[in-house]
Amino acid sequence: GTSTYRDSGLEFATDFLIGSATAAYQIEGAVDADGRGPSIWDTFSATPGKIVNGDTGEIADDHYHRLESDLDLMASLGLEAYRFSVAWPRIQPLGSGEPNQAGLDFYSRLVDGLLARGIRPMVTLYHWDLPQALEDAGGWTSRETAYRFAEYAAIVGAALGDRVDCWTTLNEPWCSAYLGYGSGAHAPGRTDSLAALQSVHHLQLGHGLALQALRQTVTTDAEYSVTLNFHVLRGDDASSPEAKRRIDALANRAFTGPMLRGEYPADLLEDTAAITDWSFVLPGDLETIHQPIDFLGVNYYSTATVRMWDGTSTRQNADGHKDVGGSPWPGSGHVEFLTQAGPYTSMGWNIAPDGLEELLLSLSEQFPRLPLMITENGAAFDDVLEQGAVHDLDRLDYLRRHFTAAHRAIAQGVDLRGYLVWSLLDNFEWGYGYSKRFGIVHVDYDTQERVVKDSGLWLKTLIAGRRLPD
Ligand code: PNW
Repeated sequence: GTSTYRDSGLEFATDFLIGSATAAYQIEGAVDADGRGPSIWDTFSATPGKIVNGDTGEIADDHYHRLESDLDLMASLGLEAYRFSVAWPRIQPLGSGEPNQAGLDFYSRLVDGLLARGIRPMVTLYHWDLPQALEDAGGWTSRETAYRFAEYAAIVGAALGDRVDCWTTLNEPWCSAYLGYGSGAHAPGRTDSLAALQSVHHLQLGHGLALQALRQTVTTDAEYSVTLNFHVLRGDDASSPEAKRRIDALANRAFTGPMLRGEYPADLLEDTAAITDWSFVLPGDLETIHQPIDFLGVNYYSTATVRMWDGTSTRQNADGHKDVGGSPWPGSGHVEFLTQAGPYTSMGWNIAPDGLEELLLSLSEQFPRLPLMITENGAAFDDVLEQGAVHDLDRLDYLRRHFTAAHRAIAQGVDLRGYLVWSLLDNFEWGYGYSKRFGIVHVDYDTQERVVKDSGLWLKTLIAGRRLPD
């Protein structure tokens, strides 16, 4: 039957890092604690109509107050690495100036707690919670925000850089720029194509400046990275190659170009010429952005199937981004995203482990000397908690298939260093609030009780045995 796989027993090398990931706004809660300032996600989630059920991150998993028990939970799963993000508004409540020591102390305790349990801390500096004061001054459309980000990076580097040896600047700048400023589905909810493209650039300038700042303040022999979410594109229509080229330029090469090659793709500039001449890219910016990194973080969930809209039929838009006023595709909003074959997760995303294998192979071909790390992969399903257990065989199966895909890529020579499952805990899933559960640990939002799901137990067995469990 379909539950029989030939993949059990596949082995992962002992230095292949297996762990899990979270982000500050999605789990911490305690939004007013210890001097934290407001972020764009506090503002956005307080705006009626933006988040499913009007949910906010006010309490979330209350992780801020449950640090010790959550650390014990991670240890009980045997996690080798834990990827978390630092909330900028805890460190600089208004986005600039003197650090808030209480905010730094929280992350210092987190890092110490991880190290004491033998779990490698992997710090992401920006997982979308921009201090609101900086948004009020223009947010990522403003060049100044990139300089503020570097100052913040230097503060965190100085505070944690004696113990943390793995640093990521940005998580998914695609989401920050295009969902935050283009489609409006994410904070700050702006719907302006020019603003989105300015943000693409200023986020990357911030990345480059932050890397420089980290290298000056961190004292461990650290690894530096950025995490991107890649769009793996499919389509067999006659117009699909053109649609794929356009979306690949906006989604993927808009970031790998500057960061890994030191240039914006020529076709991206052409496709967006009616919106901007990109004169906000100043001399020297590309050199700043094009810093060496030690590995590339790859977030992967699903694929997209595209073709060019013929302008007559009703345009299909199955890319999972609600059309909330704007398009996340500046200059290419007429590309059609076609409904894909299932099975689907409860996000409506099709399950396509072969897309992960294809992506890893393609990246390693494009950037042969660049190690890769899966910094997020996972799935939302409609879990049922009964008698203190969650038998999430759908998620377990999803993970098993994606670990198998990763293994296949490694067997074909891809330099893949690790795999972090999204997410450790059920949490605030951005525009979907608490209606979508990605955790390998179930969270009861009334009691804050945590229950390890079967997928979490499976991951624990995988880590302990270094092979896919039966
Ligand atoms: C990523 N999209 O977000 C984030 O890094 C996580 O914080 C998030 O919880 C996870 O994936 C699951 O969604 C994304 O619309 C959000 O294409 C939206 C999209 C992609 C990634």
